[in-house]
Amino acid sequence: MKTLKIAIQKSGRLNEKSVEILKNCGLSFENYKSSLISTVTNFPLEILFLRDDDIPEYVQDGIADLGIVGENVIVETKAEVDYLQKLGFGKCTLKIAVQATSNIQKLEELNGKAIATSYPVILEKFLREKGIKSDIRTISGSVEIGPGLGLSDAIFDIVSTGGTLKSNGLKPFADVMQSEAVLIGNKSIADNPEVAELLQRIRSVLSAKS
Ligand code: PRT
Ligand code: ZN
Repeated sequence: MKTLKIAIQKSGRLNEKSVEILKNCGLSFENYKSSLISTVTNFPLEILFLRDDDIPEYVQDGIADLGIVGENVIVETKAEVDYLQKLGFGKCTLKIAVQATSNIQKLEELNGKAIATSYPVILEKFLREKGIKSDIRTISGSVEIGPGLGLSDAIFDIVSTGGTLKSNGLKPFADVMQSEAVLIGNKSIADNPEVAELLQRIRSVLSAKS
């Protein structure tokens, strides 16, 4: 029997809930903060703890068979994987936001404007579909400070409560994508009986919750 590998986030917003759902499936494993790999003692499974950005490609390339990651990261990395199950946590919306004082009203007004983001692929696709040509400025973090510093006219970022936008003098302008954590699988593992067993356990954990 082949030992499956599942990649989950090492630390960050999805880590705790990812560990919890696996534990609730009856899987026994040690969860040391320092280790990058953990062996499940009562199921043929190993858990890899990774940066979330790396998870879709690891699953696409078959280094991991399964993964738990935000849909936004899957789309952004353009990884070719199977979406097996939405998991109901890590919910957020990717939004374009502008300064609270801005009088931008319509999407077309973003033509020629600079938008700062860490998610250029998702933003580029959205703007292309809407026929809008903006100047996408890719930066790796703290995009919210851009408009206040005059670095960009708008930002495109993940929003959950909206508190970060507000405290940086920004307001939501357009919703682009909803996201939540999903279980993904390598394209070649669809018929694997252990995957089917794990998926069934995850689904019963989810339905017991709702
Ligand atoms: O270290 P690693 O690379 O693994 O983690 P990371 O820092 O890249 O990601 P992390 O842990 O911050 O987020 C992991 C995933 O959680 C994201 O890819 C989303 O799918 C999901 N998620 C859900 C969020 C949020 N909610 C969220 N609020 N990811 C980020 N945020 C940030 C957002 O970027 C902004 O800075 O929180 C801020 C806004 O929050 P509010 O509540 O003020 O609106
Ligand atoms: Zn990340």
